[in-house]
Amino acid sequence: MFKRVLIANRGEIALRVIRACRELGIETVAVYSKADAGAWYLDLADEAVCIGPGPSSESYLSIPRIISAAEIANVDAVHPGYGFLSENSHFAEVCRASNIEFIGPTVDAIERVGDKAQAKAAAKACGIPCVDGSDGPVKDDAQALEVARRVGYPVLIKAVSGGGGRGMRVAHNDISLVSGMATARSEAEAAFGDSSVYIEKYIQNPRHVEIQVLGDRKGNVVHLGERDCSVQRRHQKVIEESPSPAVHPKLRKRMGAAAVKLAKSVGYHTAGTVEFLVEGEDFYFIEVNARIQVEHCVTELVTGLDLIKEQIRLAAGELLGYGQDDVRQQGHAIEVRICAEDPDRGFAPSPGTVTGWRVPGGPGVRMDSHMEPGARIPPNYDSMIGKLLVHAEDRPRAIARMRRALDELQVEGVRTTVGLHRRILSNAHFEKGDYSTKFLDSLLASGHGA
Ligand code: MV4
Repeated sequence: MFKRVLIANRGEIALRVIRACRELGIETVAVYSKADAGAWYLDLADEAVCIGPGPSSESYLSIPRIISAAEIANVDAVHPGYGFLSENSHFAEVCRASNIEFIGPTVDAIERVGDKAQAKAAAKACGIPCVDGSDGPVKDDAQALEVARRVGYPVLIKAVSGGGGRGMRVAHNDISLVSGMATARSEAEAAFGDSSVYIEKYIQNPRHVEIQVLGDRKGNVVHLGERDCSVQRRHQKVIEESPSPAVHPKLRKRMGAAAVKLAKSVGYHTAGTVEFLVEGEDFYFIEVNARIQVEHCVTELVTGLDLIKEQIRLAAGELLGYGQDDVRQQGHAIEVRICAEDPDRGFAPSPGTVTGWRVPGGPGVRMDSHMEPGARIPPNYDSMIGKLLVHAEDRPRAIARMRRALDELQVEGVRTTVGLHRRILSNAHFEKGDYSTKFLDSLLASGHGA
């Protein structure tokens, strides 16, 4: 097992990793930018190192600065968290070349799934259902038009290096396809330095359901069931839950088996997620996330596993030690992302000082947050300031518990998404579990903000 781990991240996920390391008896080295100096969670680490100024490019995204900190602090592994460098194969390569374990997939595995067209080809080769479309990237507009004619409109143009919905365009006819190709390509070039795109039939009302997997170096892989992440706004997840109201045991078994097969075929170990679109009884592979995700805690609550500890243990070369039959999903878990955003200004970031902060508690409530009264939210980073989770016997009780927990939560000094969560949790469609990725946009279009 590792002796000392550097956490190449900030905020709630840095705190989450510090907590896991503590329980494993591993020393922690936190890094922070000048904008995060004085944050209380840094006191929980054995050592805290300033790695640069506020802008991410000069701190949390700077490979040389993080590697220098890791070498000076003499760690044997780096945990990248999510976002920042977590899916950067070059960073993983530099870590390993410096004799520091990268807590995540191998460089090869990151590259194999980071290219979405390549990942789709791997899924297809495993016999996993994929959305009909181009075979790999399209070389020009003529080829794109040919694919659209074959599968029928609407189609979706997707960036091969995509993520977060960037470089994605829906086209309803030949004219919008040609113009969409140009905008998707230039958006993808700007965001990822790679303008290649592929085409898929556009599924109009899917649910976004993902399967959590864990694997070890011997090739043992298990899945931990699904998370339904269909409640999204601008490709940012807002609420996640497990189990999905749309996934029954037979569908779970099929999707789980597909995710395990794919993870094995790409040589995936440690923690990862396989994303699917679900429409009725059908599911389609879309992509693999080669990192621990924000919403991993939902799976922790229903399985009783600590995914960060599992991830660290597996990265250190330990074996899984349990099989698929040992994994159980119990009860129902819901997570809401608390973001410092202004509902009256189109959910624009609302940085500032949190003057008041009161955290809910009691049975089945978990709050993962790096906030405290007086905490500053810098304008440089993501607006998420915490995650509120509940676990209960079933979905109706989990919803009631979340409403109760949201009533206890008090945040003063900045605007937040708490009102939006209340609104979603009291929506009749949400209560019935009847929602797709279109749900939140329609809810917001039907009334005023939150
Ligand atoms: C799709 C899709 C419909 N049809 N692919 C979103 C980000 C990336 N993970 C893949 N995503 C989607 N891929 C096909 N063929 C719908 C989504 C999607 C989505 C699309 C537009 C607006 C919001 C969305 C939310 C979730 C998923």
